[in-house]
Amino acid sequence: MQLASYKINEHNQALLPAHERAFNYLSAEIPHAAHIMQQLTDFQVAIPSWALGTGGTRFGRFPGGGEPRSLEEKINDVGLLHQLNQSSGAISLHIPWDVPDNPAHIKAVAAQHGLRFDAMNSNTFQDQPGQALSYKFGSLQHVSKDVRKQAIEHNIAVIEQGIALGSDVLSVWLSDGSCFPGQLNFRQAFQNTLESLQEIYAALPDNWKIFVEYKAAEPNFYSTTVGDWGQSLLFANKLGPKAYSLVDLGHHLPNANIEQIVSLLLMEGKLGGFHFNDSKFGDDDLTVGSIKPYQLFLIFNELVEGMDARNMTHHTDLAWMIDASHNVKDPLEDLLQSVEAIMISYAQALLVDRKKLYAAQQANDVVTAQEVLQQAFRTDVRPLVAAARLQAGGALQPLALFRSEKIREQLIRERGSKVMATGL
Ligand code: PSV
Ligand code: MN
Repeated sequence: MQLASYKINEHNQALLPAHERAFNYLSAEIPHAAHIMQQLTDFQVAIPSWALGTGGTRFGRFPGGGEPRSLEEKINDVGLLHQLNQSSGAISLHIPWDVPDNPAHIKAVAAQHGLRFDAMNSNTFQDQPGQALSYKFGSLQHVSKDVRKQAIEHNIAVIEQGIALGSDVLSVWLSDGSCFPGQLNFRQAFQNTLESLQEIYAALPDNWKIFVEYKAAEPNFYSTTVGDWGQSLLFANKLGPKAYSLVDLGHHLPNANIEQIVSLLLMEGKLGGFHFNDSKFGDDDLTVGSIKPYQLFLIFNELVEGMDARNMTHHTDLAWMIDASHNVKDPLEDLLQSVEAIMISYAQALLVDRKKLYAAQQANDVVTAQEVLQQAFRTDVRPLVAAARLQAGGALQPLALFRSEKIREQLIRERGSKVMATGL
């Protein structure tokens, strides 16, 4: 389904007077509001194809109904989000959860919604029906050359599928590691993984990148072969200029200073992509900004500062994606909340008075440095984010419109209440 555009107009008209009052008040305080609005409009966050259904844990899953039954319906859902917020203009596929059997058709469906294909994700962390060899003891790190070969071939097949869709990134997350001391020879696991990644790297087209995503734990609990940004950076550096690290916010040990990691990866020119989510204990995959909004702002602060220092274009030079799961919320509502949280943090980071911050740092004026950051963080930028959305043709309040139009109810009528989308 698609929302009739007059519905968005009606919604906006009703909210316009209150919005204009709030926007005029805020923009009077911001010297470069129009420029920030353009940056917000340009900034697009990819939606993962596996986040459109209800998530779960190993203890259970409680689907809410109306989940997409096919890749076309997943694209349709992302199209709906994009219609509402004009900031979700890309979809990222996970193979083999979402194999594009007819790429030309899938590309055309996405184009109808104004969507492009973001990074392609390979999956060598699960065994698939009919698969010859098991990944129980790893994939690219495996002690057996045959298992490694199978995993390498899968990654190359994913690149080929991505080429057909117009993607230009292969994103690799490995669950490889070990559960018990002594199980692995760490150096051998690293070398095997490196050699496997080198074979995959050799199959990348000239304009493609490969992202190496790290994760501290789970499903392996004793060691992870790409366990942190140091290991990821080692792989990226050894692979070559087309290889980058990918930061997933949920993949760090408790209290890790993610903003510092981001800053240094950018300094090295090795930050490629980002998976947004929030967490309390580990890889909880919660709604972005729901637990630690100040941390999210601090990360964006480093992203903006670090990208500007390298003259990077914010919206094109890194791959921005949500990687979340929705155990108790409607997936589409959760995604709308996540995108909104990202836009708010980005807008606040754009507000930081960089000259004043730099001067405070050089003068060891810790108090002023904190004041500068918190001045931006405590500014309610929602009217600015809404104004950018309105200008781009989206809804002033996407979540409210989603509810008042009873979109989930419509999807349940169309797809049924007992359907389950593919994914984790
Ligand atoms: C692993 O936890 C991860 O963050 C990787 O990005 C996967 O591709 C994704 O989640 C889905 O399992
Ligand atoms: Mn991830």
